[in-house]
Amino acid sequence: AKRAAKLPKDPDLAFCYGMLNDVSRSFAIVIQQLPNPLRDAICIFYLVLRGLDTVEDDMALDVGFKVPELKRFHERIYERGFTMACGYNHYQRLMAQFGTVVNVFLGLEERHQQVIADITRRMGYGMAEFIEKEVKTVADYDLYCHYVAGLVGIGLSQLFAASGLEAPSVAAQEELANHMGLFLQKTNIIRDYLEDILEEPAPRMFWPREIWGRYGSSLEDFQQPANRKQAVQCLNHMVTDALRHVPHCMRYLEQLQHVMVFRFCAIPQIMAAGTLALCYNNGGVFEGVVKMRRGETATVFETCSNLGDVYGWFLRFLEILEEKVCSQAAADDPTLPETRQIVTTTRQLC
Ligand code: PS7
Ligand code: MN
Ligand code: MN
Ligand code: MN
Ligand code: MN
Ligand code: MN
Repeated sequence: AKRAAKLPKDPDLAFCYGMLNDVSRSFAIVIQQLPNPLRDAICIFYLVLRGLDTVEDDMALDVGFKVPELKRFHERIYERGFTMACGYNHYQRLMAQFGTVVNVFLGLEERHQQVIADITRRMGYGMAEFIEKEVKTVADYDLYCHYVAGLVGIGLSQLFAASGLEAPSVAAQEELANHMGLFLQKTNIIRDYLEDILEEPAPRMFWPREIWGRYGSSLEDFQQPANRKQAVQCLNHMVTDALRHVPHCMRYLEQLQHVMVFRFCAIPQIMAAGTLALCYNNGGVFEGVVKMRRGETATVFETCSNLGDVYGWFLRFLEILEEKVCSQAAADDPTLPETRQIVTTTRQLC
């Protein structure tokens, strides 16, 4: 009853919010707390990119079909009635009903449409670039994450500034917005190691060879219990790499003025920091899904309305990291000094 009462009167818009709830409960909550017209624009932005990602992720699609579809997805969002048979479960339903997303997209203000279409075009070309290209270096890894998440941060910042809720300088500082996306995406890539490598009919691999190559001769071998020590050292290196973005994310959050925009941006960052603290030195990443506890997630949503709250959460997770770093001080983890350094300097910013 609570949810029905919140559904918009327009059936197309109601479908979009229902879909958003089905594919991402946590984004749905923070998006619904935003004021309009920002709320509807970001809801559609999310669903459009989720649609694009469904094309990228469907490993059953032929590459010769997928690459041009990724590149023209930014045009599809102007085609009334567009649908595509791909993906699974909720994502399959999203793609089958994509015409409804198109209808709502075409009803948005033109400046919002332009931001969404521009980011969709750049992301689609970036995804296409990496369909047949391996993520070899850390520079490749940063570039892939820029395409699939940094661009989202850049587009969102443009929407915030256009709404007048945030200063134009928020949109102008694209580098900081990029870091916001990279921190979330790298956390997703670290946590999804097993899900991605077990993908059927072909594995997905985003961990850069420049990092994992120091710990083994194939990324797939990290699943084997016999390789657990090397795998965990590699994992710790990946977490350390992700932590470099945190100081920049704090600088991004420090500029925000509107409390609901702040929550929308800060909650995913806190959850990512909590997930990284949980993943660090945790062999469970190679066995299944590592996730923050439900109760803790609920507390994040309740306690995140200003910078003080964010600093509090970061301090808590850095503490957990620090304990793990110290407890294995004897271990010959090659990135240990760097991890320690990053934890110490980041803590001083809180
Ligand atoms: C707030 C300045 C438009 C709200 C939010 C759908 C999640 C899905 O989930 O491994 O394992 O399948 O395939 C910066 C969100 C970055 C992006 C990227 C924060 C759109 C989003 C489509 C910027 C989110 C990071 C693919 C691409 O990875 O995922 C601020 C809104 C944000 C969507 C995410 C995800 C990429 C992704 P999964 P994958
Ligand atoms: Mn995906
Ligand atoms: Mn993807
Ligand atoms: Mn993933
Ligand atoms: Mn996933
Ligand atoms: Mn996936």
